[in-house]
Amino acid sequence: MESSIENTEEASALAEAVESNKFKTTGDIAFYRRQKKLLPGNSPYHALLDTLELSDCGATLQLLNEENKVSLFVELFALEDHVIRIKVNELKPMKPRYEVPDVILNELLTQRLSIVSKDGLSVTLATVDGCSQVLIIAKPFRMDVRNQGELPISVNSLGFLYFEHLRKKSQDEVNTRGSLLEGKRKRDTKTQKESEEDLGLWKEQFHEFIDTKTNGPTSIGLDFSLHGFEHVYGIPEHTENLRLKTTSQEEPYRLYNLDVFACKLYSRISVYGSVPLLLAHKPKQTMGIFWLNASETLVDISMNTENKSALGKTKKLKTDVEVLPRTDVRWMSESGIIDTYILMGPSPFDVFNQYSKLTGPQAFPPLFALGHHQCRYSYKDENDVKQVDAGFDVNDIPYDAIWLDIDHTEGKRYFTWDRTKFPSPREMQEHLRAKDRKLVVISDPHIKVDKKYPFYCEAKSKNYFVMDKNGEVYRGSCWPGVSAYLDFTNPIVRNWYANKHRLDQYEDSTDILFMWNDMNEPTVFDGPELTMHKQALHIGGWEHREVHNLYGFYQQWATAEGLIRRSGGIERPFVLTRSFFAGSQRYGAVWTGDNVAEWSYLKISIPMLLNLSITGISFCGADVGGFVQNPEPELLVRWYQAAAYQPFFRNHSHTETERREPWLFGEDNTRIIRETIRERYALLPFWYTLFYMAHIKAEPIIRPLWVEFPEEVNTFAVDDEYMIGEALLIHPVSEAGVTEVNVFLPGMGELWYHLRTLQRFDGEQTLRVSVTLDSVPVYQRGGTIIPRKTQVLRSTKAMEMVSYILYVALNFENSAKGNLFLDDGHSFNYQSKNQFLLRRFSFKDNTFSAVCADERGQYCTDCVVERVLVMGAVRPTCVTAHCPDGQVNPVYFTYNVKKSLLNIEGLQFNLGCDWMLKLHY
Ligand code: NBV
Repeated sequence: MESSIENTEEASALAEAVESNKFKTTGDIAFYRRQKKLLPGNSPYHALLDTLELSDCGATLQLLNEENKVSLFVELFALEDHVIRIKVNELKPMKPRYEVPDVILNELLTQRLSIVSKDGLSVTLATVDGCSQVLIIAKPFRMDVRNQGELPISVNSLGFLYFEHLRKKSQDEVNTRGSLLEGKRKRDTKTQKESEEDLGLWKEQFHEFIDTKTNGPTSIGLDFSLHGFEHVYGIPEHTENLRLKTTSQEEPYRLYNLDVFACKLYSRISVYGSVPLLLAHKPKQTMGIFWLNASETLVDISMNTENKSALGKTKKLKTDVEVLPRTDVRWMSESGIIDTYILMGPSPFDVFNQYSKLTGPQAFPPLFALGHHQCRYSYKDENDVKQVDAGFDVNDIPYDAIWLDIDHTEGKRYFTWDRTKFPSPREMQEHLRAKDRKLVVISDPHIKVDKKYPFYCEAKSKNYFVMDKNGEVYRGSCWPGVSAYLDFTNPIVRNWYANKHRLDQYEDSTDILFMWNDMNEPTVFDGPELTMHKQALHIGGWEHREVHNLYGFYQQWATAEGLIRRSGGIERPFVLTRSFFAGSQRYGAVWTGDNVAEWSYLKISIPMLLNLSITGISFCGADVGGFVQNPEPELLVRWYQAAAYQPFFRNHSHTETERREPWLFGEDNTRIIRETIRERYALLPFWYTLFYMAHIKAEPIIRPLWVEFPEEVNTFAVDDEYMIGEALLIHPVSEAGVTEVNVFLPGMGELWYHLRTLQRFDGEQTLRVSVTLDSVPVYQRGGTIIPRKTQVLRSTKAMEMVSYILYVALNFENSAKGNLFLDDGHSFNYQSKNQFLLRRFSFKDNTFSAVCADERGQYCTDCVVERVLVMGAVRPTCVTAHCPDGQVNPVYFTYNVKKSLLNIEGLQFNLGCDWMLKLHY
């Protein structure tokens, strides 16, 4: 353990970092200060319409900055599925500028554009299908993008296009300093007096950290006006409400992945990950702006009900578009190019689909990953692990995986075991396997600098580490002491790292061991803002500045690849990551990091997870109970009740907290937690089907109400309740001592059924619901069918053969529908060998039917549907079952008049068969 850092010491150092302004505010960010010197409505950019060229894949055009005479090159693409891509670079950059690789999975097909009209002032282009039109106005440069005749979005209508061209330092020295600024105008008397250092063109200082900029100023920016929109969402990760706020009086939203321990709530600082996707919604349209840039990014938002923008405060807009309200969004990044995708929707699901076609689908996890996870920083030794494992059985609480944090390694050397505490890890894993459970271990990206650590030596000899600006291995301090950082942006390093997960390379690992990537922002204790210096160098000579937000994305990718590879490509991986970027959904799950055991953190977890979900990251969760500090029992119970209805469900706690296994809080609380976790397991078929739908159709698993009720304005800002798929609505209790909560049931003409009492309610009303500690308001929406298991056992695997019960909730039309996906729960055979079943259940005209929803599916199972429960049914005189072999038999049923509940029992229908139930009157 020689130089490894004491956990407690470092934790308090982290906490202190937050207190002592270790993190920047925007006043500390030079490129922001420079960009903020622009005033709206005066863009110096002028489109040279004569340079317009059309080709099979789109249009190109030059822009001229009339002040510094630098030309930009614009590429415009109309992509399939109503996506417009705008790319802006220098016409002749001195050297290549960074373009984000690897995030866009599929380059979408392009449509030809043709000129509809042109004069000296503007040109209008249209797609072949006539759906989209782009009006390019020459002076000042602006673009209006129309779709189906409507004008939802304008680009650079405020004139904030900003592009610092690459230059030689000497050039600056001879110039007057002011002209270095893009679009310099006489707007601020202070400007003239400001020193070069204030502008941070070539050098910027933050506390003791000096950032020398070899490339000088490289910042870019652009504004978008969203006409008719006043609700915008997304750009995680912030401890913020679902609906984003106007930033004009406050800090902009920052996207710069940082290790912010116990992050302050409602903060604009970005925490561990970022997805530069902003969604806008109004009753008949949802849109997305995807800003593909991995450098530090700031987003200013202004909602306007008058035709003036708070972004620029006073100046009147030069726009002829008067659609109000309007939301202006201004993106500013430190470097790279402008590469932006406008997702035209028009429905929320269209936007999800458009985005997922670009950045890839949610990975389909192994079933165990949907179960309950038990983690702690750190379980002490093998005995501790076995005792905790046994505790779940003694207390009859299901769980699927136990987790080992950094202390399981030998002095924080990942891929090793501390043999004193874990003398026989293989035997420990076999012990877990015998109970149908898994082990998840942590693996951080910092590597201990230690000549006796073969992993380090090999990486060092192969030049696999990030370098510093002097050409030496970049060194920073982290858990193991002095550390080097693997350069995951290098495909060769990823390949090598992936192979380190092979069973024959990772000593004493087995195929029930899965991975957890933490500290991958990356955290550098002695770095600026606790992260890597921006001048550090990656493969290709790219500065860390360019790739910062991608670092965690790449580590998770390599890890997932490693797990796939160790099984010869057969098994689905599970990797949890703390840091992420657009596209991370392809590699596993994300959690929200170091939250606190306070009610307010439980509350904020809901919008945080919703914003992740609608930006592609469906598999997400927050530490149950709050990572830091000790939750009071009531808070813990309420947290379980919320998290059991969230995609990733893990109890985790800090090393300085008291033990948090679910049976340690008294009998009553244990009982409630047990019931809560068991309810999660009973609903697993429903969750698993939702994960499959997220995987193949990009449908978020948990959804803000507005996604399901896109025309109902009163759902647009709701973030204390949400939908799970289209069928369940949950309103977690997130306040202490509450005996009643207001639950909004949306939907004119909808019916809702309380999931426990099965009592029915009309939609479009707010209910005052009484709650006790053991109740949480969950409702099933009329018109849906939810598959459940009839019995709960100790883990997901143990429940494989347990029969099914279908909860049919009728709507006003007396109908309902739902799906069920089934496969072996762990392999890629569903994909490669069609080893799956996708079943469709429906209820219509007094007939329930189960049919195949995807003919390709071939999976054989002995599992059966045993019961069907119909909510909202009229009592039939008789019910007949229609079997696949043509036999018709009456079946046993009971009916509850008070609840209008029809219970059909004793069925034995194989899940793979088509069958029917008819209700006779
Ligand atoms: O590895 C220790 C912890 C981990 O338990 C936690 O989940 C991470 O978010 N890690 C951060 C290191 C810092 C803890 C203070």
